[in-house]
Amino acid sequence: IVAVEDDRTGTSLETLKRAIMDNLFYLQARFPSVASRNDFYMALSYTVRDRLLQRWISTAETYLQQGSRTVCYFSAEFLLGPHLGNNLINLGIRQEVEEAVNELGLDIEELLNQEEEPGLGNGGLGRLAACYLDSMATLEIPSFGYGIRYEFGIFDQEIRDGWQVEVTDRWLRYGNPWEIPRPEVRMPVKFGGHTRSYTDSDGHYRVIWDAHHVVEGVAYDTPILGYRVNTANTLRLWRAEAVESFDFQAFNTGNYYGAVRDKITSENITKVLYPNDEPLQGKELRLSQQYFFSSSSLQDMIRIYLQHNPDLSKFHQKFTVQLNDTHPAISVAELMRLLVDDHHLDWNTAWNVTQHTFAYTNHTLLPEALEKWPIALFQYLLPRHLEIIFEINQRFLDQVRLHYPGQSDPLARLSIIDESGERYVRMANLACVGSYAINGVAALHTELLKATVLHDFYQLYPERFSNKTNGVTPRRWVVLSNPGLTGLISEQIGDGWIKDLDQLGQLEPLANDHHFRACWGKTKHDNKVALAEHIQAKTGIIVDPNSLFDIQVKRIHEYKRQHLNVLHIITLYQQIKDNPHLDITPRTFIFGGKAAPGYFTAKLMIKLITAVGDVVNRDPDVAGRLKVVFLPDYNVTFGQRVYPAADLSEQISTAGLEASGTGNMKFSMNGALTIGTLDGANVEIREEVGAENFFLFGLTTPEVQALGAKGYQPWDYIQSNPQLKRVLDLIASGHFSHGDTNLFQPLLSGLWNQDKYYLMADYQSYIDCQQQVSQAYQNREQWLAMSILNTARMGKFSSDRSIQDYCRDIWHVSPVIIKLNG
Ligand code: 26V
Repeated sequence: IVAVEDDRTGTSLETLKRAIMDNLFYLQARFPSVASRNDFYMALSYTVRDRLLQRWISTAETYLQQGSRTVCYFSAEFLLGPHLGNNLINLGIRQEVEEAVNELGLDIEELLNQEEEPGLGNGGLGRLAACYLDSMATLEIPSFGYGIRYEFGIFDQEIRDGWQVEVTDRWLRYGNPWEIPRPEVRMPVKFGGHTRSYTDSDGHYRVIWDAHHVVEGVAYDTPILGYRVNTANTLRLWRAEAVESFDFQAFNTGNYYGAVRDKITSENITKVLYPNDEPLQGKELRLSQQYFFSSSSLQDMIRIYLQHNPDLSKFHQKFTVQLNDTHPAISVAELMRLLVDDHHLDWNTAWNVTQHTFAYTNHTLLPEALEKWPIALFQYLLPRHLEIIFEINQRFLDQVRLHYPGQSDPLARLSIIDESGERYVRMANLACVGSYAINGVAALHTELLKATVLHDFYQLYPERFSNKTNGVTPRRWVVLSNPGLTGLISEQIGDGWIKDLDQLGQLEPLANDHHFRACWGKTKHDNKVALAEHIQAKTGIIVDPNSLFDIQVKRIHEYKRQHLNVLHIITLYQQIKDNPHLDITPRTFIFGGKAAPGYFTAKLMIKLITAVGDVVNRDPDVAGRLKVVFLPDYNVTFGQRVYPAADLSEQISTAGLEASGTGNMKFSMNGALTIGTLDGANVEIREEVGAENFFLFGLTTPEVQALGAKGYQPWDYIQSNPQLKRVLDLIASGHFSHGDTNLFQPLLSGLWNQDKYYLMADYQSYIDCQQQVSQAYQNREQWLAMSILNTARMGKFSSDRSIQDYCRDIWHVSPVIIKLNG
């Protein structure tokens, strides 16, 4: 008997080649001589997908049979990044596929570059959800991701004349081989209308919600494979579809146009991702999105539950739901509605289920980012939920009164309804009342939550609070992004670190090894050369791979202080202009990040960066020693190029404002040193890598608070610091704006007058610290040792550790091992 490998599962060279050509022919309907690079990308992706499906089916079957306790991660955003490379690594067939592709006369890198990344998120919050899916699958935790299948993800960014221009992200244009549509899995979601009540024949009080209209949620599934395990979990994203009956009604009355218009309105719900950092206040479509995916997901879970279990009063034993910020917090009211109105549980039983189902993660302390919805909008869009929220609130406030007899202030602050002016529903309060666990995303952040925004809830329910410091997946952020470093590390300590990142600690002694340092330095240099080539191709700017690569990539926001970085660049530039022969450490400043389309100041910050670059990069006095690059369209794909090539990671937010940060972790894992404030997870990164391997500057959170309390006067700092004043004056003079003295005035007057984010107070400390960085970089051996120690001590920041913490302290779920069948 000759054993023949299955074309859909086999991984030998011949089988892979045959499978790719088969898929090219039968799925893309192309033969090689006319096939485009994208045809080949699709054929390869289907080949890889086939090998995922086998695991995915086995996983689904096993979960069904075992009925294991399951985590559902509810998130309005999943910023996954490209699938192909990651799946090759997690399957362990990267090498084989590369060979197969080569033998077919193709280049694997070219094919990988064909993939349009699914940009279904804004930044940190959505990317964290993606890292957590990877870790949950790798740790073999039964779990689902639930979210929204936006037709248009985060906008593409172009830079024209130095300004950001937004372009629609048409990521589905050429099809998406990684999703499986499930047109038979569809959930009705109601909107608007009125409620009425009656008493049924058994004497039960019942409420009926007569909606204005119904939209259907249709499921699209993406398999999420763990690293070298058989577990392939499901990310289920919902697309809004108009229901058909709707059409017919209008058609019969001759209003064809009206029918089509209503169809479009329904389907608008999942058209586009809102770019955050914009006041969402009162945006009806945004609330519709939140409710739409919450309701679809909960209905789906109840459907699955009822297949094996008739008794919904134990729902919380089978499922737990993690609310990724307050975007899905309406789920608390929706689960109550489903249990009470649709499934006829009594209120107390339903509340017991609800309250034991949800857990809530807070991701920001910025007051302007806390979601609240005007009562009138709620009444109009979700009339039944408003009633339920009032009922939850009344019962909750009755409890609170027992705690605070005769006191009205705590009640007013804890109430789910904000009644201080126009009335609002406060989503964070709803999430806290409806959850059995509440967490922040870094130690400092959790402490600040307990002391400030959620202080009253902490007083009431201290046992619900815990910290879960964020983490990132080393599979995508080291193995996939940085194959050179991965090879070097595994040569020394084996490859166990990929699933157990604490093993990187074994690298510590090698920090003193001269030969190892040289190899470490060479990998970094190779990565910098590759990034330099990319920069030249994208921007035309030539940068020197021997210069210090100083990188800040993240959303553009005043609190993240990209403009403080610019003030440093201008300071160095001034010093060169004063003394062109000055001996300075050559640096390449690299920026990337998107500004919210309606955030004028953030867009002006981009213009400032590009404008300073235009002058500095060309000034003959600078003689190429400083280069400033703004790379357009920062996204996951570009992140994968940039972290491995960084020498210095800029984490310079005002202390107390960055909840955690996760880019900070990706940089350090790849051997960059950090210049940063004591903010978010920087605090813990510094604890781990050691103060001597971290460039610390700036005010601490209590110092910022004290300065604010005593009345902060930025001009005190400006007047007493001639260097700082000269930098601001140079911008004001029009030196970077072709003589235009008005262009940057809004930014400058912000700094002179309010300086809400304390740039002036932190300026000198930042400049001095950067001077230390420059000196340290001159001592190459020392720098390499520090770089190695950064990587060696990053074990804590694997998202595997974060997920294990959630599993142990909050979810109480354990791994289920998947065996491959058939
Ligand atoms: C939203 C808004 C909306 C209104 C205007 C200002 C503003 C600013 C920020 C946000 C985003 C809030 C949620 C978020 O994305 N938080 C991020 O979550 C990451 C994962 O936990 C964390 O690493 C980042 O520090 C945190 O900013």
